[in-house]
Amino acid sequence: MNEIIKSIYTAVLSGDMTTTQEQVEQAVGSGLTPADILQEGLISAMTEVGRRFEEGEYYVPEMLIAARAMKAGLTILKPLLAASDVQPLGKVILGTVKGDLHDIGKNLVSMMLEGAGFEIIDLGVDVPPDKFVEAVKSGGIDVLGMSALLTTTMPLMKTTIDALVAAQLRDQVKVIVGGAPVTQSYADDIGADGYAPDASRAASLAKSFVG
Ligand code: B1M
Repeated sequence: MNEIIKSIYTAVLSGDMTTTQEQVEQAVGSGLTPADILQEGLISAMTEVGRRFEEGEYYVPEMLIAARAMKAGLTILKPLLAASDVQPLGKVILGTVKGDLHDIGKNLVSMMLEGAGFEIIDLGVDVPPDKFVEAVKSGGIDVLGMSALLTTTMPLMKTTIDALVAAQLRDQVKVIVGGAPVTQSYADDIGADGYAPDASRAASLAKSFVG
């Protein structure tokens, strides 16, 4: 691995935002392509963060600061990636369902997906079904992700899936769900395409849908 890429990788793993940014700038200056810096530096570091989280070596705070460092590096790369026409892995709509204001987990899912190479449209919290439907209607969406932290708001996931069916859009997107009270069997019952227990597995699941 190239030395600068290696230092980006290490800086993200240790959640060092300043070094990540400095090293990404240096990598750009040294002539490395934005696509390589993204893939081999930022994305591979976030993949390793996900692995460590799944193995119980990292906890939520480590994952959060690593994701923040990744985002800092991405801020520098984003305009360059746009200019060099590097395509994202896919487009994901994310939101916490109507009536629910919890967004810490959803934001973590967003960061892990971004770290995996997806473009994210984050609709925020308290998102009504018709807002999800409108976003899917805009086209080009691969995955719709819903988060719920309250047992009282979980049913809104099904209402949203029903609204997608009614709008004849259900076949156009894969629907993934998650949040502390959500389970695989609940996801199956409401007709979601997938469930992930945490942010890292949400990213792996989304990747599996876009090949
Ligand atoms: Co609230 N709250 N809260 N709360 N809150 C819970 C969820 C609760 C379990 C606490 C409790 O009573 N023990 C309880 C729910 C009980 C239930 O429904 N069975 C509860 C309650 C009752 C409430 C209020 C009703 C309290 C009140 O006002 N009386 C109220 C509701 C407000 C509303 O939403 N309308 C409320 C409010 C709040 C705060 C605003 C104070 C704050 C939220 C701040 C914020 O999010 N910006 C808050 C918090 C912080 C919590 C707890 C303490 C922590 C939640 C959290 O952020 N966890 C929570 C208790 C707990 O969980 N220990 C609690 C950390 C986060 C990283 O984990 O969100 O689970 P989590 O996300 C994980 C996975 O679930 C998964 O990946 C994430 C990372 O690995 N995941 C997905 C999440 N979304 C995913 C989507 C995916 C895939 C995976 O695909 C798309």
